[in-house]
Amino acid sequence: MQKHHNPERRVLVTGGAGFIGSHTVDLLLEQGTSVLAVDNLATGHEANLETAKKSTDFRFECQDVAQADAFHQIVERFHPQAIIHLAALVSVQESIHNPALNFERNVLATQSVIDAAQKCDVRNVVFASSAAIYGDNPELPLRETSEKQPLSPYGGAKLASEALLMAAANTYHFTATANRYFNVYGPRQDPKSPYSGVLSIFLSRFLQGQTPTVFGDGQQTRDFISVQDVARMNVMAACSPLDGFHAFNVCTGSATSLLDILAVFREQFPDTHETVFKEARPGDIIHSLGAPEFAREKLGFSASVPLREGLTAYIESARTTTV
Ligand code: UD2
Repeated sequence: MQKHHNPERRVLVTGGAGFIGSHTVDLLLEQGTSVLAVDNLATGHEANLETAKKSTDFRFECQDVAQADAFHQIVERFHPQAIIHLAALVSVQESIHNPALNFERNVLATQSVIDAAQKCDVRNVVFASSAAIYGDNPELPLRETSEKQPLSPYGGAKLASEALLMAAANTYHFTATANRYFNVYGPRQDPKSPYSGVLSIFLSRFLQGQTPTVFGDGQQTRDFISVQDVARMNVMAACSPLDGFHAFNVCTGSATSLLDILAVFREQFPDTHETVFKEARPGDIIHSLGAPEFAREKLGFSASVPLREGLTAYIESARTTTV
């Protein structure tokens, strides 16, 4: 990546201490941008910002984005040209058990970002949306125009946030981009919960010499995209030349089964015991696949990290950080 030092360019990243946020922060800093990360550290970790903290172009504020007055003051002081809004309640399960908290963190927080952007003349807002807004739509590949059928308060909140951003972009004439992430994987993904990303769970089990569990027959497929590609799309969207609101799938357009994933893991961990197969999770989607063409046509974005390469690098980086 070319580095042009440009501290006049300022980007605020909410959720900057999270999995996707910290990679986005690192990429912006590599490009010579001044970055302010705002995070309440509910699920983010300051350790994710170790590299970022070495840069004089980086600042961090521990703050909840949904607290509109405090967030507004931060935006006013930093005066960024763009806000990349990634702060969220990230667990679908938690959104089902605590829909009020989901509303606060995934809808009110978006409104807080919109209000601050409008008052402080921020001309570009990027939002972390999700393939969860499509629900279990069987018409694959999913296109941006496909029917939206969210199956959880989490998916509903992401869709509601998109609507708020669309209306705000049209009303106040700024650029807003909703990035609908498919299955993101890579370093710093937290494997702690049973509902964490499957690749982070598999990796942590293999590293501990344990057997991975596959729910179902392993033939379910996902559109796995590297966090490096996702960070690049976030940064591209923050410089988007487009006017008004656009929503993009952030995906590769390739489906990979869990069995294929396990084959790659097994090359790296040949001594692990056989995989355990358990009953499929209730409500589990069998196949998910995005159409990547619209992001390529409109923004020139296409995923560049092949899954095998990204997975091998992910395994390698986990080995070197845990040793
Ligand atoms: C993703 C999102 C979820 C929601 C959903 C909407 C992630 C991490 N999850 O769920 O938040 O947006 O899409 O469609 O991005 N599995 C195993 N063994 C394990 C863990 C998982 O076999 O130890 C299976 C799981 O049953 C599923 C597949 O792996 O069939 C992928 O699971 P996931 O939770 O990583 O992602 P997904 O697409 O179900």
